[in-house]
Amino acid sequence: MTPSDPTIRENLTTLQIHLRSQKNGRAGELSGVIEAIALAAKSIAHKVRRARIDDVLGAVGAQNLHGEEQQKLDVIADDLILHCLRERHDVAVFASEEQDEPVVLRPRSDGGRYCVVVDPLDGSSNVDVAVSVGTIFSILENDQPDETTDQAPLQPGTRQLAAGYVLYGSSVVMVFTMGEGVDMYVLDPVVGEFLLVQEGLRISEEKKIYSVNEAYVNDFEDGMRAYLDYAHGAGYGSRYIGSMVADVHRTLLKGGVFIYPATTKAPGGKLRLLYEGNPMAMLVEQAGGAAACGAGRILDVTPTKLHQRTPVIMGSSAEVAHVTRHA
Ligand code: P6P
Repeated sequence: MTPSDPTIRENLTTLQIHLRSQKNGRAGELSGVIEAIALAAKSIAHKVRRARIDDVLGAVGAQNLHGEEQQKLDVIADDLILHCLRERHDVAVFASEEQDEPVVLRPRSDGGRYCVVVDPLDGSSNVDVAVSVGTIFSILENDQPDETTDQAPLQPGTRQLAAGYVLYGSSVVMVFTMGEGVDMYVLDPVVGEFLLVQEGLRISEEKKIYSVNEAYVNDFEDGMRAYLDYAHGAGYGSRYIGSMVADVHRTLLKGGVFIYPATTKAPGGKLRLLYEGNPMAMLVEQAGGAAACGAGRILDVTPTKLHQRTPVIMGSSAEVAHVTRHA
């Protein structure tokens, strides 16, 4: 067989090779942080797969500051990501859904250049029933003087340098952007590397699929109910997994709109701005879609609290427009 024979050509464009091959200067600067997140994700993927075998399913028996049952795997994932980031000498501060306050690793004067904000294992309760879950991450510049490094996460989403997720599903998929388009990688468990499978991922302009938990329809605002009446009469399909990373990943690849709206019980929505809304909004916009919070663009919101919530309407721009026109 000649070397050019396609039957022997392997896809061996690893995450590391791809980051180093890019002209985008930010790729080089952020490669260490992104590779640290990818390393943690490989370990998290292994633990998610073995969760029932290793008896780490279910709740820790404690609640996080939001009063939500903390899952054992939430804590394991959080520890793994923090451990991998501590090894980086350019990470200033780590903020997480699982940490009440940001963890300051080093100030700017000691080389702390980046702020990493994560949802370590979003939708973790789904692991108990083997439904896909994911890690969501957002990378910002540490824009703070040494004495207020812990305030670095409180920046609008437009200031993100990079954002992405790792989906632990039928395959382990890493999708992220550094502001110049969206790239997708799949973990090859034999090689042990994330391999590039798509560059410049684009979301379709429109697709008649909506993704929302209609069990709460009686708590939706009138405009959201009006949108659903429109969708029901216009031949839309409905898909809802109940795991944000899986629902957003399907929306990115197939089109449509993912919605977690404000409700009468949760007027600010359920999902968190800094480590769910903002990173997903950057990805969707970079793929040519739109991401609204009802009152405007998610990325334009200036956060005041680390764990503040936001309504989420994101996906194909024409579909987001249909929702915001009614809501
Ligand atoms: P509900 C999972 O608990 C999560 O945080 C997101 O991953 C998901 O989109 C949402 O909550 C599901 O919430 O109220 O529909 O179960």
